[in-house]
Amino acid sequence: MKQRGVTIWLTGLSGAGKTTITNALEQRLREEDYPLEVLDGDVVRTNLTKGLGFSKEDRDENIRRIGFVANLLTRHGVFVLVSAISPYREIREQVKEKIGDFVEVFVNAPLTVCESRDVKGLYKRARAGEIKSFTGIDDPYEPPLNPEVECRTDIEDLEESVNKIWHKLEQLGYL
Ligand code: GGZ
Ligand code: DAT
Repeated sequence: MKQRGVTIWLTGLSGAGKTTITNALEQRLREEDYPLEVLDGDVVRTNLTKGLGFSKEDRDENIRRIGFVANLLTRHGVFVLVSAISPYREIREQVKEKIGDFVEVFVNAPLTVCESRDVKGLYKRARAGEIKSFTGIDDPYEPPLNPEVECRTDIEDLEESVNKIWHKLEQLGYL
């Protein structure tokens, strides 16, 4: 039987753990030879969505374009791992509806935890006013209301987070 594709969409604050979980899940899927592509917001912003900023309009456009590519790949049986803050619920819902084979993962850690991790030093710069419209500081984040998976990265370790996604993919018949 032909491999069924799926988009696994990780949404959450900067520093919540999207990239870390994506990398671990990617490794595990590759070990089992699943066809796979990763669309990371940060990376995509250097090519596909280059020039877009962080206004609501630009973030929504970023998500729309990522969703467009994810949909094409998913239709061809690929496992697409998307890692983007994607702070606005409405555009996430639109992309989900279009793709259909879509697993939304809410990578959830309180702002205080993300800020204390400050993986790239961006929160410090946002607090200092050097970066404007930074998600969680002076820009909104709308959490998913009904995600397929929630990873509480402040209280669970990486393996638990990846396992949760893996089990959901099994449950839904993608693995
Ligand atoms: C949020 C910002 C901002 C602002 C730069 N707000 O932790 P990171 O560094 O690697 O991930 C963030 C990334 C956000 O890009 P996305 O494409 O995921 O955003 S969205 O889905 O909202 O379109 C962060 C960095 O870019 N960054 N400025 N103002 N994150
Ligand atoms: P993001 O891509 O959401 O901006 P990141 O993956 O770059 O975040 O950073 C997340 C940090 O949190 C990283 O230092 C690892 C740590 N962390 C602790 N527990 C975690 C878990 N269960 N899942 C993912 N990351 C975790």
